[in-house]
Amino acid sequence: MQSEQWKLFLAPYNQAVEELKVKLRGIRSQYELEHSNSPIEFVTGRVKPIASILDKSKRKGIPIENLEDDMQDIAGIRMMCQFVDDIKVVVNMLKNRNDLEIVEERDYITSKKDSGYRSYHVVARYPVQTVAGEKKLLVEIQIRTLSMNFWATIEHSINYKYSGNIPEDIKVRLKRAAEAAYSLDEEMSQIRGEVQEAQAIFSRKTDNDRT
Ligand code: 0O2
Repeated sequence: MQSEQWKLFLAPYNQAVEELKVKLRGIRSQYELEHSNSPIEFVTGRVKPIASILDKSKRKGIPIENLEDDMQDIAGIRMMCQFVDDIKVVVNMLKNRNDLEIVEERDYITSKKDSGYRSYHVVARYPVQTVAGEKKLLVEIQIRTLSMNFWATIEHSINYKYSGNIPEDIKVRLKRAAEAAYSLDEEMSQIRGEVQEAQAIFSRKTDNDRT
C-alpha cells in the first residue's frame, strides 16, 4: 500500500479509537461525579503503527488484503483498573454495551503468558460511521490492573530493545517481576475496602476544596 492508501485505510481505525476513548473515559467521569469508586482508573488507545502492522502480518502470514478481518488489534484500547476484581466488572460492562459486539475473549490472567504477561483481552466489532456508510471494525480492548500495566510497559520496551530476543537472565528476572506485580495486586485486593474508603474521603475533600 502507498502512504495515501494507508491513510485512507487507517482513518476509520483512528476514528474508532478516538470515539472509544471518549466513551470509556466518560464512564469514569460518571463514577467521579457520583463519588463512587470507579472500576476504571484510566483509558488509553492507539492505532497500530504501519511498521508494526507489516511486521505482524509477516509474522502471522496475514495477507495485506485480509488485514481488516484477520488483524484484531489495529485499533487498540487499554483500560487500567486498580484491582483485579474490577477487571470482571469492566468486561461485563463492555459486554452490556450496545455499540460493541464481542467476538473473542482471551484471559491471560487465569492463564498468564510464558513471558509472565497478564491481561484480559476482549476483541469486539465497533461500528464507525463513514461517508461511505457504516463500517464495523475489529478493536482489541486490553483490560489490566495498574501493576500488570507497569510490568507490560517495561517488558514491551525491553523486548523492543532486544528485538524480541531478551537474554535468558533478564527473562527470568522479568518473570519474577511479573509474580511480584501479581503479589502486589493480591495484597491490594486484601485491603480494597480500606483503600476505597480512603479514596472516597479524599475525592470529597478535593471537591469541597474546589468550591
Ligand atoms: P503493541 O505495541 O501493544 O501493539 P501476538 O501479537 O502474536 O502476541 P495475538 O494473538 O495477535 O498475539 O493477540 P494477543 O496476544 O491477544 O495480543 C497481542 C498484544 O497483547 C500485544 O500487541 C501486546 O499489546 C500484548 N501482549 C501480548 N503478549 C505480551 C507480552 O508477553 N508482553 C507484553 N508486554 N505485551 C504482550 P503487540 O502487537 O505485541 O504490541
